Amino acid sequence: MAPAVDYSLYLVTDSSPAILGDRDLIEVVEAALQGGVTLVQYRDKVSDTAVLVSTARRLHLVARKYNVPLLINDRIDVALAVGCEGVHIGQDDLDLPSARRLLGEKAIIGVTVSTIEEAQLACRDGADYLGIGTMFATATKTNTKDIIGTAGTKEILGAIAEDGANVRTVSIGGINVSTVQRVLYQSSAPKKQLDGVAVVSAIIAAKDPKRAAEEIMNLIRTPPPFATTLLSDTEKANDPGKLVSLVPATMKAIAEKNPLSHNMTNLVVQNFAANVALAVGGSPIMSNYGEEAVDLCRLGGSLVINMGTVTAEGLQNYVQALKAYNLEGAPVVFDPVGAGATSVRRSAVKTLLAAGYFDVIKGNEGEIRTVFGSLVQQKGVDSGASTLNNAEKGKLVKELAARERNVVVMTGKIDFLSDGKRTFAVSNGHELLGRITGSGCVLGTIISLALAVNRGDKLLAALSGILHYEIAAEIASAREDVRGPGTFVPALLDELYNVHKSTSQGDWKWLERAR
Ligand code: 3NM
Repeated sequence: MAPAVDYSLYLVTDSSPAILGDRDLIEVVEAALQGGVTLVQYRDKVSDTAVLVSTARRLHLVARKYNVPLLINDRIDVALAVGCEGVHIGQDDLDLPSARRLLGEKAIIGVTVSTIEEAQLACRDGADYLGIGTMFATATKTNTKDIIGTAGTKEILGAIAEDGANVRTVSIGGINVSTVQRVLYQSSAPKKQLDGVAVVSAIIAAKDPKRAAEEIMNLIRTPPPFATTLLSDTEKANDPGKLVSLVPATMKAIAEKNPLSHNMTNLVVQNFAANVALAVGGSPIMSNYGEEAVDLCRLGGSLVINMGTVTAEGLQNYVQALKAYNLEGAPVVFDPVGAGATSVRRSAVKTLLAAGYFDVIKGNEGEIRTVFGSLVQQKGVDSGASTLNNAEKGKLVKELAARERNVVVMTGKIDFLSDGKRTFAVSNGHELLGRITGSGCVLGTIISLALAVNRGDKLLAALSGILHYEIAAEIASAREDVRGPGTFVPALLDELYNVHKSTSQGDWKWLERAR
């Protein structure tokens, strides 16, 4: 049995000039240990054996000073020569049973895995821990097998929990201050969580490795802002009627706080989205320049990333803004417009899901299926023909929301929304919404305003936005002056405003239409 190990912040070294520069590895590792690193792996794929042994000896001395175990990457012989605490082996290294025979029961042995099968085999062979990766693409190691992201990591954790394996786990690849909290939060399977993260460049390449380790450790110990729940799980309404009754409070909060809705949206709907935000009590800004997000994310509002007219430059801007909002802990809505239409958009979805956390993902059936990972061929950005039945739609939004630990909204004749635990269907709305452009996009804007004032229950925020919008559409479409799509648009703006106004004055009779 290996001794108890704290896997929270696992430093993996790299002596290459690109990462270590001309600094001394031992000094850098010591600084990281002062910053709170809990485990160290010496990883050097190029040096001669004599150099490996002498460096490992010096690292072992330093690590012991801080009571932290030292493991050696791949080289069992070096670990034996140094007498350190264990090794880490990759899929192409010596097999685990042989390593165990050579090192004995007390050695800590970890294995790199990127699939469920590799994880299950390593568990059967008695690995002490699994290094699960590659989480995100990283310049530190480019010959990795697969980028599995938080979704793939969660699947592996779920499978080993099913098997009842008592193995510890860390994630590796692209983990740094801007990703660490999300990695820990979104990778967690219901019965198995990561024990920590393994980091190379975020500490070794940092100007101040001690500070970098401290910062990452602080983030590991703090729940991410997007996990904040103002209501406890049991208080959160489980039945639709109760949840609907909480909608007016969210809408009144929008009226009182006049929150910012920062839209990075497509050229087609900028004007419409700004008008809708104003009509429902929000304060809109249309800014597609990522640099501006650094300031805008601090204003108590939220961001909508709508990739309706995505370009390479636009995508970089979205990523920059998403990171800024995530770091600030401000909410973000993702509208993957036309996600399944082209390979560029499918790849943009992947880039964005890897780049940050979205509180709400809202799209039509084809878009949500694409975000889930199904290969869907969409035509335009309209919803197109439906291929899933209602039960399948409900299941899909629930699974995607559980996977991403957020809220997923699938719009359509009936809308489905879920936070992974609670799943509801809403059948409000009107056929005319499908006859005007941007009707889906502006729903994202309304939801962003509700999220800005109620992030404690994201599902309630999404529901509030949907009901406000779709019931206003029903009221507008019934007006005598509405004769088609052209007259519907101004009427919709009026009725969005009227519903907002009456609700903030305490009259929410309109909500009786909710179904
Ligand atoms: N192993 P950074 S990724 C050493 O996927 C290593 O197995 C990986 O470096 C794997 O923290 C990786 O700088 C490098 O992204 C991680």
